[in-house]
Amino acid sequence: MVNKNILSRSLLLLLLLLTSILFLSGSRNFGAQLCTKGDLDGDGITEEYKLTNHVLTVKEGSQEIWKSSSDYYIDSFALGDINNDGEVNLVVSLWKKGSFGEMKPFWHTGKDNDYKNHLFVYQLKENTFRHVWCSSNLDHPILSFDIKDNNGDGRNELVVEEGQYKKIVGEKYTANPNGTKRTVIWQWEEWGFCLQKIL
Ligand SMILES: [Ca+2]
Ligand SMILES: [Ca+2]
Ligand SMILES: [Ca+2]
Repeated sequence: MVNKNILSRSLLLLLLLLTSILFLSGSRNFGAQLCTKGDLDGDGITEEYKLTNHVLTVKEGSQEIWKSSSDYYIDSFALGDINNDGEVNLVVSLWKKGSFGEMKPFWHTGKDNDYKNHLFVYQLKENTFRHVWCSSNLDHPILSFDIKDNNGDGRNELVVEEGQYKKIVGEKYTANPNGTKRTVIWQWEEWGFCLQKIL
């Protein structure tokens, strides 16, 4: 009887210990983290792309060649030739305030303060990331995206699972976890993306 009690207590302690270990390791991984490698400038030296706490850093060898702006909250990124010019791009889904920033066109007289989701496409040349395309506020926030040849025509498309915005406070929005979702296919045309299909 005594042995049984000791055994069940030991099992309980072991269970508590395992739960604590799982909880602690889960806590350490809190926040989005993603790491991948590529050679976008084709110089033969691989770059490392690392997303830590919504900040993206790019290292080539031991040198940090790029870090995302502190004004950006980066959700996710992917490497792929999204504009089908033969060179791999960096494609980023990020949250920031305003559609235009310092580039606000003179004909846009309304307020530009909404904090919403954007898609940016970059190209790496001579250790500098140049904008290929920067969206204004997206109509629907991106929940996840993938770059692939979805229809088998030899050109890549952007496959996006998009959702709905939810207002947090004032002009600040987030993705609504309970909003309706849909998958859409965007095809790169000469000057930007065109909606190809809603799945
Ligand atoms: Ca390189
Ligand atoms: Ca490209
Ligand atoms: Ca295709």
